[in-house]
Amino acid sequence: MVKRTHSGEPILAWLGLGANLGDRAATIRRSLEAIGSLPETTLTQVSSLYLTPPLGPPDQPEYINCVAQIETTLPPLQLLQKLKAVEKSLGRKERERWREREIDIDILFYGDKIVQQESLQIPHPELQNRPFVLVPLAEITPELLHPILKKKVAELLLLIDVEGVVKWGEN
Ligand code: A4P
Ligand code: MG
Repeated sequence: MVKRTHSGEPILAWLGLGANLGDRAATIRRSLEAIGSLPETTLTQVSSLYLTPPLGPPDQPEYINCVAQIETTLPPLQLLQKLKAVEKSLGRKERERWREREIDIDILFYGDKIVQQESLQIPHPELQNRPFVLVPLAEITPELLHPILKKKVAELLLLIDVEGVVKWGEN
């Protein structure tokens, strides 16, 4: 049951987590715990962890990525704010965009809602290009329909190169 403090309808949302500094797997696990403890939010599903080559500047360590499904009544902007607080509590420092990071949590989908604001775009505008998002997402929700591209996650996955993405612990 979702922890509810107001009468908003529970929505399923999908989050992408990535870390490439410090004890990456431990930070991801602690982030998942913190996400599950957010108000009005229940952690409902988590993909495997994947080791993934860095996208962006290549002179940085490999990432560990995963995708989580949550059920929440937090509106999108409040959810973003809470996720940023989780990032901060886990030691994320400010660096240039696309640089290495202790933890990054992106909102991939929020139900089938489309949000186009300067501080928040949902679906995440790059998700269809990113093997480190689509591989874990397809593991837990291959049938999910992208509300703008009108393609399922499993279909989007077939359109990209997933070379180098391997399950963590099996490499
Ligand atoms: N923002 C807008 N839309 C969203 C959304 N749907 N979810 C805004 C989360 N945030 C969203 O994010 C910058 C701003 O984006 C936020 O303040 C929010 O208002 P940030 O996390 O502070 O900065 P960032 O992560 O450096 O930028 P960005 O654009 O999120 O970077 P990306 O696109 O997430 O890329 N390679 C591998 N293998 N694995 C990775 O996880 N991640 C990145 C970061 C690069 N290369 C990677 C990985
Ligand atoms: Mg981010």
